[in-house]
Amino acid sequence: MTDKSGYAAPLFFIFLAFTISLTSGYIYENQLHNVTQTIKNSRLYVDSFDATSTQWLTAGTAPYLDAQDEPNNYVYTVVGGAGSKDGDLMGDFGFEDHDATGTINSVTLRVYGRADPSKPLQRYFSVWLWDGNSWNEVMNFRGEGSWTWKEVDVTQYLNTWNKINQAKIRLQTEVIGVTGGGHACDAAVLVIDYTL
Ligand SMILES: [Ca+2]
Ligand SMILES: [Ca+2]
Repeated sequence: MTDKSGYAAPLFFIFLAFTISLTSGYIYENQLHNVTQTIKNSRLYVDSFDATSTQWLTAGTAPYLDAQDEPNNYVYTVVGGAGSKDGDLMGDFGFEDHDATGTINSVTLRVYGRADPSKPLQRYFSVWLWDGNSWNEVMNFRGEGSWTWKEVDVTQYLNTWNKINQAKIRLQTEVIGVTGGGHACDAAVLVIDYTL
């Protein structure tokens, strides 16, 4: 009975060590939890033009769509002239790469362009996206006579970092029963929303 006090100090330190261990474990879990909830947003601008298709005209220097800077660097078609036939293509335009870390939440393609507004249902242009396997028509400029930013959710096509880093777009003249052309495109960017 009288020796019991001799165990008090060691027992206390064992208890203390256990408590510290639990506390630091809790803090570590909290820090981990906070890190996993960091949502980030990256913009990947066009950084290449490989001239696979050159049926549209160009102004300025390649890759033309890397910045919103018309009338300096952009691509365009002329009504009844260059790039005015149905299916005339311009591309391909690649995008900046991104570190392949984090969970992809969404990917949005934004394109800055304008179209001939006179016959939007017959004379317009489409934007096609390469997903690493095939081309997909993801956007149309129809009747936007003034320069306009349009955007579309392309997460279903670019759902891995590999696909995002290989992504490219091309522009295609669309004509139904009339003379085509009269369109222009100045910039394109992929907006990546992801979690680290
Ligand atoms: Ca790339
Ligand atoms: Ca430009």
